[in-house]
Amino acid sequence: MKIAIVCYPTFGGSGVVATELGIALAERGHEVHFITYQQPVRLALLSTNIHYHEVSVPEYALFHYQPYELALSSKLVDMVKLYGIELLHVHYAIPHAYAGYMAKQMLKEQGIHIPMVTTLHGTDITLVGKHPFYKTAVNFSINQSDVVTSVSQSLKDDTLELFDIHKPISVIPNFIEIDHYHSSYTDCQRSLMAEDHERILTHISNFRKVKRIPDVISIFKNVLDKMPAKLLMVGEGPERALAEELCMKYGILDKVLFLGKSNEIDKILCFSDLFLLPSQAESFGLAALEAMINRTPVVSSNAGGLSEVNIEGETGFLCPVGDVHSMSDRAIYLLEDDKRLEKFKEQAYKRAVYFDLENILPLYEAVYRSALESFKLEQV
Ligand code: GMT
Repeated sequence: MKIAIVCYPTFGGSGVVATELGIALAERGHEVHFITYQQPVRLALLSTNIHYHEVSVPEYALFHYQPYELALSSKLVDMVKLYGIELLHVHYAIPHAYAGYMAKQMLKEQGIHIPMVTTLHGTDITLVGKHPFYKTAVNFSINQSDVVTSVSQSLKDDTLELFDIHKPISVIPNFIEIDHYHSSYTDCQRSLMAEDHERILTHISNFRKVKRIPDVISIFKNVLDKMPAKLLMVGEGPERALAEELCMKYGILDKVLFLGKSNEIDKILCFSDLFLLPSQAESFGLAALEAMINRTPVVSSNAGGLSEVNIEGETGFLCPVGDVHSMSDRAIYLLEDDKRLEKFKEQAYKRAVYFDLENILPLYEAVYRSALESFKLEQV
């Protein structure tokens, strides 16, 4: 199949999922065209089956806001015609489903019919998408998609509750590629980060408010009161300065390492003892899954789809959003006993295996096939 993938190219989970999916599809012989404003961060190597087309939005004095959707939909039309692309797969509804719909309409005028699969990822529904300024257009473009998928049952439920959707929504969870983890790292550089007797706690995100960064710092402070430990903060975003201020205020700045954006999160997770994810909202929690496949148990909030990934008392613990006290207790309980920690590490790994790409990729391929088939029937 010739598939166009539209996504955010940044460090966020939706971009990671879209990129890894595209790479895997290309490895299986599909021709994949990434169409976005910058080369996706995880798209390191371009192969013969992978193409990347950049969407540029030139500055113009009259524009207060640059019309990205317009440029994206034009690019989609041009690339579909040039490469004979058969299907559009847009990740994150805003504004991709809207731009995809416009592209479809323009192509239709020219006698080219192409189905669009929209994957809902999280805040495109639960935070931004439901905002009254966007809701009408988001609702419309989801309904105009030929197939809609969501990354968890929880996100599907939220979508049906918040919007007026008259399309079936298929749940296709996030995935990891187990093959990448078979050879455990021989260059595990734990000693660069912590003393042997210190536990390592890790948080990875784009440091937005929804991640509740102050809770991460407070939980770590409570752990530190009970045992020697280090906190690795991976990522960049608006709440970073606040996190640093809090560490300063609590006098723990020397125990917290801010590592910035990293393409080597597996190297960091392979020596982490616990992953913290106290998010306000989390449709799935790809970062938690990436921790688990690296044998790192998770203490998280119970927001959104986290309970579909992190299993209470097995792969970690889930507490109500904002309940720093319980999350700290759970973290200490896990970290204070070597045997217990080891057991949770193994269980976290076993659970993560369920989300192997081998199991998930065929679900996307089936969705593509059904989109193409039902679309062809509609055109008859
Ligand atoms: O929706 C977002 O906040 C952005 C998005 C991203 O690009 O990081 O994250 C969402 O999509 C991920 C991949 O499907 C999920 O694993 C994350 O849980 C989800 N984030 C939220 O729901 C906050």
